[in-house]
Amino acid sequence: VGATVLGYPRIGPRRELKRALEDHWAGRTDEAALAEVAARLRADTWAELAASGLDSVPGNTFSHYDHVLDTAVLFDAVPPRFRDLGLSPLGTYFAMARGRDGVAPLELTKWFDTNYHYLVPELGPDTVFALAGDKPVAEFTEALDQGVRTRPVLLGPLTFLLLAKAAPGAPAGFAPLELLEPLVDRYVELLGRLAAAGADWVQLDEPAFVADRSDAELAALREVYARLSAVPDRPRLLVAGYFGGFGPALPVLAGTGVEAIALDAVAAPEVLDEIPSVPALRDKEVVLGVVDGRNVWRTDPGRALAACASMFGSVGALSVGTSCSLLHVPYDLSAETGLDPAVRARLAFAREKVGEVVAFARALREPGATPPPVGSVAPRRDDAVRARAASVTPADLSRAPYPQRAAAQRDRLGLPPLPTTTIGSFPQTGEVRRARADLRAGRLDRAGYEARMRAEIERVIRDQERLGLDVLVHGEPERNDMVQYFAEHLDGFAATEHGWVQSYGSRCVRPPILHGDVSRPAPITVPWSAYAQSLTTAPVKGMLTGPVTILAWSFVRDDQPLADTARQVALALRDEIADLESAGIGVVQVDEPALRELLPLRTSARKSYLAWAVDAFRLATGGAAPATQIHTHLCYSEFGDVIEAIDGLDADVTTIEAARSRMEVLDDLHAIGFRRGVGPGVYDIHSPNVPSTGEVADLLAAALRVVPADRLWANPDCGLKTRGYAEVDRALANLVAAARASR
Ligand code: THG
Ligand code: ZN
Repeated sequence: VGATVLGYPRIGPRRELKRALEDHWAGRTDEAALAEVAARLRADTWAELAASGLDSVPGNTFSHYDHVLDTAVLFDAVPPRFRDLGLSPLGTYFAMARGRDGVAPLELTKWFDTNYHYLVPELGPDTVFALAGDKPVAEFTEALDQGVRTRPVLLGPLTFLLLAKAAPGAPAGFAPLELLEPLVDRYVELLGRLAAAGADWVQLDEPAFVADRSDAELAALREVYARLSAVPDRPRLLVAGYFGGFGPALPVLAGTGVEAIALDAVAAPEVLDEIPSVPALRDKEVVLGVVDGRNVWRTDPGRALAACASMFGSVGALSVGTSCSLLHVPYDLSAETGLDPAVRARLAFAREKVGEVVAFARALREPGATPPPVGSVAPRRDDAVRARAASVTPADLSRAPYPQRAAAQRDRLGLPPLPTTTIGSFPQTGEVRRARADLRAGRLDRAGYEARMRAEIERVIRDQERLGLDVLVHGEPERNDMVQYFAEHLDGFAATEHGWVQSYGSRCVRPPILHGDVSRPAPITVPWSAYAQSLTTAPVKGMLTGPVTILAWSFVRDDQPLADTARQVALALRDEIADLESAGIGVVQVDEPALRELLPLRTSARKSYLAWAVDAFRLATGGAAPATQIHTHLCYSEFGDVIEAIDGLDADVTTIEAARSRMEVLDDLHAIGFRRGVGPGVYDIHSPNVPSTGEVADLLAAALRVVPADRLWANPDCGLKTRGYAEVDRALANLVAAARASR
């Protein structure tokens, strides 16, 4: 019985890579200095994994930014606009990730249903693949020199092409999958080079096959792996599927000559039933992913060992594994000194999960070595919360009919047509961030901190009044991350000190740990919003993060359905809205940017997800009076798949990212008969460009073709937190001018 993990974090236990990257990008260090940090991180990872007792250590898990970008560059899929910059190879690589001198970067998008983002390769009929790089080979040799024979991890050719998009100039109808043959030629070449360097195993990741795939795609899977396994003198092949089950792809893969298949028994426990039904697996090695690579809970050894043991007659050889790469969890629990011991006893981060895999494999080899059971510590239980969640009725999810609400809101708010607003956050100045750091370090007391935040709120309110915006926000200076902030103020969540997880490139998040029943010990946002409202006669919008997004960006408990957890979070938010109303707030925004992210990869599971997700939002907002205007905000994704759910949220106003896509989302909304307020973003805040009044007016005119003026809002695409005041003030002035002109 073997032991392995499918991948490992790479940002560094203390985010060493983040610092090294940002120093390099700012011009403070050269490529050699960055290379030194990168090499040290790789060496430390190999040393740690080799010493841990794993009998196969994954390689090529390091990346300067993203492994999909690595793959594109490896095979020379570099669009001309980056090549033409004439930079060093690493400079070109970073230009693809971040853009440069007016050259737009590759698109960034979510890696399956995770909070990790990859860069979308751009491929066209004229893309010529060549084995231009040698990263997997060089890192293999680097590790071997250190005495560790790694198993290089490669993104599989099919998933690479399925994640890519047609290059801007490609003919209509071009699909990247058309490039499969020449790409597989390059994989053949790469396998040869890895074998020559001494690799005896290679891991090919094909997570695209845990989603629904066409018969043609399944046929392509069969052909590709039949072809790769027919290569003479190659390393043995492990094909990995994670974030779900391979389903119909499993017998297809098992019918090829690959030596091993890794399956995710956490996201897809049904693989335990499927494995015995595929006879071809009796000649294969199966890496059974029983340790959750995406969540932070310790694994129950009894269940994991029983699952592994039940496979013995059905597979040729067994390895214990993680469900997916450990990229999605923090490094090391021992760095966390402030956690409640009762919560801590239930946790395992990447390092501890490696220990679990090793211990389980040992216990299967030597039945005496069974690790002690976990679960002696139960999740925090709050009977009042559970009783309240159990007594929710359909009436709690429904507000008065929209026309009645719209009339009440018109009377109360008296807004002009095309009202202007922003999404919530204003630029976070150095002063604001310093105040938060000073409070944490004890250099500033609570009263001093609150005084600074109030001063900032007043500044932001006066700025918006001067600009002439109609619905104001307090600017959120008191918040770090929109999920972390709420988690810190709710019972049932724990925060980590060093629990960083890469989100994209050098950017990380510290997902809170939702470990028990959730409740709100005291109002969270009410004092800030009420203070802001006391400064102005214009309506101030209260700002909350919705239940689905709070779950999506936290580590969630796995001992009860997500729907039940969502309901508890929704009830806490419902109370917050009631308190905002009592404090005189007439507009409340409940953000759900992650609504699309949690959408199941298989269509068969989508309906039930959307049902509970929509219900959670409606439970949070359903207690609001008709005259209270509920906004929601969505961003980061293609909304076509969830457009009916957006309608189902029943928000009075939906602000949505749209500036980049020239308002395509409006056609979708129009098509389903969306009849409430809409604010398609008319200022792309992901770019430092300041849109002119004319550009904004054009976007508003485009929107007015599908949305009547009494339902259209003018607002930016997203929050302004990451921008600077110089550009934001000018952009908002132009936005207000354009709205006025359009009126
Ligand atoms: N919060 C969380 N998840 C997210 C986002 C978020 N996922 C999607 C999207 N937004 C990802 N975008 C970002 C943007 C910026 C940063 C992280 C994710 C970022 N992080 C700081 C860093 O790495 O320096 C640290 C932030 C902190 O101090 O908490 O800038 O908004 N949860
Ligand atoms: Zn947004």
